[in-house]
This record gives sequence, structure tokens and C-alpha cells, in this order.
Amino acid sequence: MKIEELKEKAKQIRIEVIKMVNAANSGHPGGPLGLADIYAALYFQILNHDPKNPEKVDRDRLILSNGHVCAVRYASMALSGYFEVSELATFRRLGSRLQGHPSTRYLSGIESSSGSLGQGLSIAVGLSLGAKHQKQSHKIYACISDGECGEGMTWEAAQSAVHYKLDNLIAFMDRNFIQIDGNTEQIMRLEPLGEKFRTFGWNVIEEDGHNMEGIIKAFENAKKNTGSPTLIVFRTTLGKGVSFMENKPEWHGSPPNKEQAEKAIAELIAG
Ligand SMILES: Cc1ncc(C[n+]2csc(CCOP(=O)(O)OP(=O)(O)O)c2C)c(N)n1
Ligand SMILES: [Mg+2]
Repeated sequence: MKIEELKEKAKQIRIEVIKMVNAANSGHPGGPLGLADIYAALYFQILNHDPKNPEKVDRDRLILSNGHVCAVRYASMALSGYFEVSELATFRRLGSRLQGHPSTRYLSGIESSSGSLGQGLSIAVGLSLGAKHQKQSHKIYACISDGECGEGMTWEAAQSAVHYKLDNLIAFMDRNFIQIDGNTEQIMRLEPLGEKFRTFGWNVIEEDGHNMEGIIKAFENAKKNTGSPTLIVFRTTLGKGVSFMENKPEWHGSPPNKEQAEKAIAELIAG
């Protein structure tokens, strides 16, 4: 897909995210808006997947560790054909397949249940190791957040991924410097983040998470790396695309009301 088309997909994803969180009157708009460009690149360009056959054996796996941002994944799945876009309106409703934190029990195409932070990278390490043992050639992608690095399990996974030379593992981080209570560096300092992972033995790529060409290039380079796992640190802006949400921790987990949602969508359409 052309870069301009991917940017258009990202815009559509953002609009659906706003509609979903507004209709549910609960949920997390900030993270999903910040990840929309990356998810457009994944679902419309990078992933080897088939929306009409979500269980195909050789598909790439995408583990979403920071499960609270699942609106971006549901919107990407609907727009790429896993299910009807109209189903997005059931987000967070009782009985819906689209719960506020994703579950493998309800929706094919979700590769791990999440919401309890810190577990995703370990799950991805297990899947990568399994794929190696079985001589399978698909990739394992792991979406992780900066806030969840406060969970020690992340660092155990980081260590074992290098030990087992898991070059089929491509982790990427939503590095927005924000978590539920504010700035990550004040709450639990992470910097120098890239250097930490490099010291562990990871191939580390740092990229602007809103530059579509750069996002594609980063993933393509990660795919080519051999002998070590890759971490792409994507610098993102929480709430990207909606002026009154950008970089504001309060939009981590509060829904826009009708008026705010209309304003947000108008801004996104104006682009
Ligand atoms: C194990 C665990 N501890 C605490 C929480 C509560 N919690 C939900 S989101 C969040 C902040 C995580 O930071 P990040 O993913 O960087 O947030 P974002 O950038 O999306 O605002 C926390 C602490 C949780 N879901 N799981
Ligand atoms: Mg964050």
C-alpha cells in the first residue's frame, strides 16, 4: 500500500477509536490515538495475516501487552476485514467480543489476553522459542508500553530473548513518556532506554512513531536482523491528532463526551 493510503487508514482508525470510546462512555483514547500510525502500518502492510482466515498456521503473531489500548487493534481489525466495522459500536458492552481488555476466548485474531501489564513480552518470548523449535518462519511481534516496564517480568523476558537468540521476535514500544499517573521519568525512570536494551544484547531501532515511511522502514529492517531480538522504540504522542488530548495523561483512560468527540472527529477529518 502507498504511504498516503496508509496515512488515510491511520486517520480512519483514529476516528473509529474516538467513536468507540465515546459510545461506550468508558475506555482509553490516548494510547490508541498514539499507536494508530503503527497499527495502520502493521495491519495494512507489515503483518503476514489473512483477515478472512485469522487462524492460518503461518501467520505472524501480534502480542498486545498493553491491553488497555485494544481499541486501536479492534479498529484496525475491523477496517482490514476481520469483522464488520459496525461491530465496533459494541465496544465494552456486556456480551460483546470487543471487551475493554482483549480476550482470546471471544475473538479470533487476538493472540493473547491482556490488561494485566508486563506479561506480553514473556508470552512473545515463549511463542518465538516455540516457533524456532518447530522451524516455523513466521515472526512474533510484541507491542509493549513504557509504563509497563515498571513490571520486572519485562526485564526477565528481555534477558531470555537474547539468551535464546530470538531473531524472530520484533518488540516495539509505545514510548510516549506517559503512564496512568503522569510522566514515566518521574514515576519510574526508564532512560537511557535504548541503551539498556542494547546492553542486554537487543538490536535497538529508534523511530518517530508518526512518520509512516520511518515506521515501515523500521519494521522492514527489524525483519532482516539476525542473531538477536529487535526492539523498535517508537517515539509517540499520547492522543496524537486531537489537539486537546495530545500529551495529556488525563486522556490515558477517560472517554470524550459527545461534544468533545465531535470536535475530535472534526479535527481528524481536517487532518
Ligand atoms: C499489572 C498491572 N498494574 C497496574 C495496572 C494499571 N494500569 C493500567 S494502564 C497503566 C499505565 C501503563 O502505562 P502505559 O501503558 O505507558 O500507559 P499509556 O501510555 O497508554 O497512557 C496502569 C498502571 C495494570 N493494568 N496492570
Ligand atoms: Mg505510555
